[in-house]
Amino acid sequence: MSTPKNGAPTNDAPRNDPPIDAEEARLAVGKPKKHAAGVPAVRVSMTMALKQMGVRKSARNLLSLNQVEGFDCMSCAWPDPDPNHRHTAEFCENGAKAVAWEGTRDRVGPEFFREHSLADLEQRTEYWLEKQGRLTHPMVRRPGGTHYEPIEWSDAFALIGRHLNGLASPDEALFYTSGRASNEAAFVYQLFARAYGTNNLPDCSNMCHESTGVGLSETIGIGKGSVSLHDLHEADLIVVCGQNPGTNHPRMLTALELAKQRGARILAINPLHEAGLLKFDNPQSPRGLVKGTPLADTFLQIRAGGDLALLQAIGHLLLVAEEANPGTVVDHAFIEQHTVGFEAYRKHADLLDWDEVLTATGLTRAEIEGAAAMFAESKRIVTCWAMGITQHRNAVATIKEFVNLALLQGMIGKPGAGLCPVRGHSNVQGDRTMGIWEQVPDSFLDALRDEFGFEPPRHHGVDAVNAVRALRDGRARVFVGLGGNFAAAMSDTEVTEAALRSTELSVQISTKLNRSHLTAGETALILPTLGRTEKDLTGGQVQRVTVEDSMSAVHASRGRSEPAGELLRSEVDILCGIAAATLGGRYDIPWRGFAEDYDQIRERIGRVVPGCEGYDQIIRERGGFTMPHPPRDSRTFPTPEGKAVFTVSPLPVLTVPEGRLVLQSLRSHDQFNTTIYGLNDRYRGIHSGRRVVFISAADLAELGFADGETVDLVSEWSDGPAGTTLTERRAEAFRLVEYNTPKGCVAAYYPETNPLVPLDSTALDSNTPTSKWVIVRLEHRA
Ligand SMILES: Nc1nc2c(c(=O)[nH]1)N[C@H]1C(S)=C(S)[C@@H](COP(=O)(O)OP(=O)(O)OC[C@H]3O[C@@H](n4cnc5c(=O)[nH]c(N)nc54)[C@H](O)[C@@H]3O)O[C@H]1N2
Ligand SMILES: Nc1nc2c(c(=O)[nH]1)N[C@H]1C(S)=C(S)[C@@H](COP(=O)(O)OP(=O)(O)OC[C@H]3O[C@@H](n4cnc5c(=O)[nH]c(N)nc54)[C@H](O)[C@@H]3O)O[C@H]1N2
Ligand SMILES: [Mo]
Repeated sequence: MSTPKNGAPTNDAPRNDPPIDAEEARLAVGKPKKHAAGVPAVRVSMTMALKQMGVRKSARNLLSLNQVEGFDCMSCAWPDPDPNHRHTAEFCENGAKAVAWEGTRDRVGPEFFREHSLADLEQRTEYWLEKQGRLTHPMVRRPGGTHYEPIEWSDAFALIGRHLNGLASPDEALFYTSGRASNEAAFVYQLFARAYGTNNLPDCSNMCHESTGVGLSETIGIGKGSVSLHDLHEADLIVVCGQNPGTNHPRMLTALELAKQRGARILAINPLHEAGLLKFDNPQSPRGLVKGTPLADTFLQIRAGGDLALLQAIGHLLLVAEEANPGTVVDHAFIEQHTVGFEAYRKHADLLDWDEVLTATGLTRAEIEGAAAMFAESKRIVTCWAMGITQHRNAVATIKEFVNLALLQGMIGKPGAGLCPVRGHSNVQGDRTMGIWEQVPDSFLDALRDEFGFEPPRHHGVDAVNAVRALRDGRARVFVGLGGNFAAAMSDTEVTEAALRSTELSVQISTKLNRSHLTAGETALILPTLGRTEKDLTGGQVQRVTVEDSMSAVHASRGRSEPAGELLRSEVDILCGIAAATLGGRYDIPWRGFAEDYDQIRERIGRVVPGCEGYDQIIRERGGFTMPHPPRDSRTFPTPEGKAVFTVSPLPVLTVPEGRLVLQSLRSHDQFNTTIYGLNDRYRGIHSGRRVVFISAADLAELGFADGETVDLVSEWSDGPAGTTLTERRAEAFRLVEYNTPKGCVAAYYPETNPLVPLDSTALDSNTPTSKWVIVRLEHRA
């Protein structure tokens, strides 16, 4: 392959080759690592920080990261330890990368946009686009324009207002949110959307933990996890299922290590032997520097999508064990007092078909019995999961099965036990709490109405998948993105990009340049905003924002760095500007007042959002608090039945046609979602490249491909019973890497693989794209 320059494709490359970066032409494959974190992690994060931010800014930023008077790390939603248990450096390698990435000295301003047309930028990779630096000026692409050009803030707001007020219905507008937005920004945004007249508030949750929200709400009455960090420390069994903490939640490893020191066992369930699950070197404990701690006591290398079967089998075995030794395994008092549906669950568990379980999981019966014994022997179990569960066809059913097991042994609402969905974006949970939800309950809308004196729309809005359908089918015409990168993050890239391009107006409120700025609507705006690390002086005073972590702890966050440019505005300020320009004085909502003093927003949050009574005062006086969680706090289950619900899910056998493979799309160690920090994935042995497919030796041999060969991936999707239309999608030029993954299951990075995920391939009940279950075939390249 020829060497491209600066990420622009070379002229002599074959026509179908995707753009790659110069560094990428040097793709090298080494041995995967068993350890995560450790000394190299510290070195990597410091090198990156110094390169991007310089010495002084690195020190200032990294030392206030996750500190009481500092800012909340924007990399993931893992909670912080109690203030008196924090380290001076309370961050991980990937948190440091996120801070450095935002704190870069590089800038993307009017000159950059004069130099680069949209057509030029379209040829660049995600990596190249974001690497150019921070956005500094509001920019507009006018109808027919080849370039973005500067625009005044007031003109940008007026333009948005004109378009929104010109739509035939408010439902023709879509208001997307990524999970970094603060609670204050989120609250103002949903208030604006609803005052304007729509519940079209799709968000990144729809592609992420939506399955968790649905599964937990139906069974325990609240869509959030039931543990605190303390519970993890106190557990005697921690299950880590469908999650790669070494890369995506590195600070979780510290909690796992502490739990282990106190005697906990860890059961890891994953198709891949992810580095952090095996061994962990804690860079912050001197002992860890010397010697790796073996982390998982038992590792189950499950086939993709096999978890539902595994969990049903474990439930079955727990009931068998209870029968053999009554009163030792099952918590009858808990079941009696707090649950409904146990009899139906028991009957269903009785009928377990072992052949199906062994086929679906690819595990041996002995392995499953060993795992069940770990459950049976434990008194305090915490179950953790993430995208390896939520992005599957049967995600919701699988999550309900986690709940069944927890109910069986009474593992909710007692110390050291509970359900622990590990969230992604640092404030994705808070955004939901604040009403960023296309299906927010009526009680929330009633509270909005009572507080602000307008009647919010009652019909549900669209989620992420339905937002694309609405655009594709001409039912929506304006797209506003509060952060994120919808074009690259969503499934079915070609359809999603075309949908975004079909808008009459697209607006992106962003810190960095990305694909979504290039899938511009007829008119397109880029509105540059402050990041979490930066001093927010809106209204002439230092403003704080608040966020909620994965364990429902809410706290304040305040940036300290000088903003990346004089024209940058805070998210709250921008949203209030849009709202005022669109709604004028239509309602008695003090948009200006909100922007000038975020306490005024917090006062309203306190009166509207359940569990946030006295919000402004608590934040001012104590800096934070933990949101109420009735199952955790008092074993109260706010379901219609008033009890926790055992559920029965059929065990569908998902079959893969002959010669086809199941592809899961996952994250490398050098990325944050669509933000690519670098081209290495050192734990998996990949250097200078991203277009790789991890595949078992058995599949290579059986399908007649060679390790190191470059192939095309073709996904096959049929939307009905056999014989109905089969559609194909293609992603080109991936190098095969022989890897320890179950036969039939391959893995490759996201977002490069998103062109393969069909829009209609979604999880049952949550409508989340099945990013971890895509049926593909490999094709040799001519
Ligand atoms: N550094 C960094 N941190 C991040 C992010 C990032 O991109 N970079 N993203 C953030 C976000 S938004 C999120 S949602 C989280 C994501 O955190 P993760 O869920 O850890 O992210 P993925 O890389 O998608 O990894 C999915 C894991 O599930 C496994 N898996 C896949 N299919 C199955 C299955 O069928 N069964 C089981 N048991 N396991 C399976 C995969 O092998 C992989 O280990 O991380 C957050 N934190
Ligand atoms: N195939 C596949 N697809 C997936 C997934 C997968 O595992 N596989 N994972 C899914 C998941 S879990 C998620 S959460 C989504 C993520 O989807 P998104 O949240 O939409 O995407 P991100 O890549 O996190 O967004 C990055 C952009 O956010 C902007 N940004 C960064 N910081 C800020 C800020 O402080 N304010 C504002 N306003 N903008 C900011 C920058 O411009 C940056 O380019 O992707 C989903 N898509
Ligand atoms: Mo996510």
